[in-house]
Amino acid sequence: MQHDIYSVRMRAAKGGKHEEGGKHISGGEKLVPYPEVKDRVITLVDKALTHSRGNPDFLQVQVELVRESLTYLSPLHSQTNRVSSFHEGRVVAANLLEKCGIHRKVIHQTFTLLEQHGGLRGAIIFDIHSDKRIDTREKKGIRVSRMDWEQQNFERWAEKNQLPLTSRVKEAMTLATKVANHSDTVAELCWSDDPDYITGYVASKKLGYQRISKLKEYGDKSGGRVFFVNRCKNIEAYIDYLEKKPIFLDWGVENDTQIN
Ligand code: WAQ
Ligand code: MG
Repeated sequence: MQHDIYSVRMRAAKGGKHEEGGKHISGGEKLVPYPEVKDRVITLVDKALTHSRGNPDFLQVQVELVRESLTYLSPLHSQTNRVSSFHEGRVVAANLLEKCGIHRKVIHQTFTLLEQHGGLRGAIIFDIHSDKRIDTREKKGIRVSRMDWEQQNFERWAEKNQLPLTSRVKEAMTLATKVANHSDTVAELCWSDDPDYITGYVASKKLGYQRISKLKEYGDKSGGRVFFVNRCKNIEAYIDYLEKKPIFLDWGVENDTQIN
């Protein structure tokens, strides 16, 4: 029996709701058939209540029927860059972003943005032509939503690529793949705002998912995501894709044989 698909979203903050100036603690988004909604809600509530950024005093879960049909995407090719310090990691990130045609000045500008804006709920959209942040969501940022990856398929992929079988890697890879597959995306830069997680990445359709083992120091609560675009013609359509288009990752058997 074909089940309806539901989008399950969670956001948690401390010091009041996000829109009332509360500090972002945690968020999450899933896309699941109806019988799995209950388990996903529990997983997301658990994530919010046991977070390294602190205990939230505001928590919201939203469950919504998705009417559009799903689009299936293959996970980006992944590579791990091991570095000995976060300074070295930033150099690796800058070199990768430069390969995408982004100027040094802009790259350093966005490093500073992520250092200062730690705790934004969503991502910053940055136009490399005008050198400006072009979304107008301020502290909210753009939250990519309606995406997921079936657990067993993810685990097979992660084992093959010798990556940790964690929900963090699964969620980051899902988001990076969705974002990179839009033609307006030039690249993405990300490091976590969690003080206990220092691995980040640069991603694009061409570079794939380039993990960088250190992009900040332990204990640092700064972090976030930047989506680089180049004169995005229709920013509303771009944001609509990120927020609304239902995407599922699927690592096919053909990928299996490709790697062997
Ligand atoms: N849409 C847009 N931005 C988001 C989303 C989303 N769905 N989820 C998180 N962000 C932004 C937001 O500003 C967060 O504060 C920031 O990113 C960091 O989120 O080992 O764990 O979930 O390969 O803390 C990457 C490396 C880990 C994983 C990233 O990010 C690996 C991570 P976090
Ligand atoms: Mg976080």
